[in-house]
Amino acid sequence: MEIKVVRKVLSVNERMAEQNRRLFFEKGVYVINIMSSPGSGKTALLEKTLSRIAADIPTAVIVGDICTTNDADRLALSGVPVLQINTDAFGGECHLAAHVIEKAVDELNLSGIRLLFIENVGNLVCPAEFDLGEDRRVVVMSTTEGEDKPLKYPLMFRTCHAAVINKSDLLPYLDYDLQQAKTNILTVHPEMPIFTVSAKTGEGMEAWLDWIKNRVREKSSGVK
Ligand SMILES: Nc1nc2c(ncn2[C@@H]2O[C@H](COP(=O)(O)OP(=O)(O)O)[C@@H](O)[C@H]2O)c(=O)[nH]1
Ligand SMILES: [Mg+2]
Repeated sequence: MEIKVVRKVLSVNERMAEQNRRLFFEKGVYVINIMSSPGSGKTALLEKTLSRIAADIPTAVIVGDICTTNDADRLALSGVPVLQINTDAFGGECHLAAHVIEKAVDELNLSGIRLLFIENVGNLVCPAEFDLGEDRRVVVMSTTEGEDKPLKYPLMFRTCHAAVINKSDLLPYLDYDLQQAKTNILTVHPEMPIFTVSAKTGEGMEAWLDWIKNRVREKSSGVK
């Protein structure tokens, strides 16, 4: 019985996600859903990314948390339109769902916007199960979390199109084995692009920014 209920929720979500995808396509907006455990640096990565990309590509952000507007306040300093969703109002859910994004898009003026980042609720489990209608999913893991997370949370790493290993500036102080972390990611998802960055110092950001720019360009020119 429980399985049936879960399946029903997911199929409703899939329908809503398809509607979102159509809407984003019609508006010409490229959507990247960023997921990770709490604290790995999604907001910091977005702050750095927006400061480097928003002048060239009109960008907006939807950010999900259970409570507070802390992340929206941080991201709004970049000057791009930011909308905070508190899932507290939706039962305190540990992930964003397609119907929540649909409401957010209603409130956020997407006209002229080419790139929309969605910062998901910090969690390596549930967000992986909910398609939001995005073009690409990115998982951020940080050097302070240990190398084994791809093996422990394989669905997240399997369903993402790229992985960012953040906090590279801390590598000299940790026992973190960067090569092992990459091997673990590729074991779960062979050939997934991996970007090693420091959102704090900006190290490694170039390749990450190029990947985003190329994806947006491909969409504008109709390449999938
Ligand atoms: N040293 C270091 N700290 C970072 C880096 N990125 C984020 N942080 C810190 O990690 C904490 C969590 O970052 P935040 O962006 O809020 O993570 P989120 O919960 O995934 O959005 C904050 O104290 C950040 O300053 C990084 O590249 N290096
Ligand atoms: Mg955050």
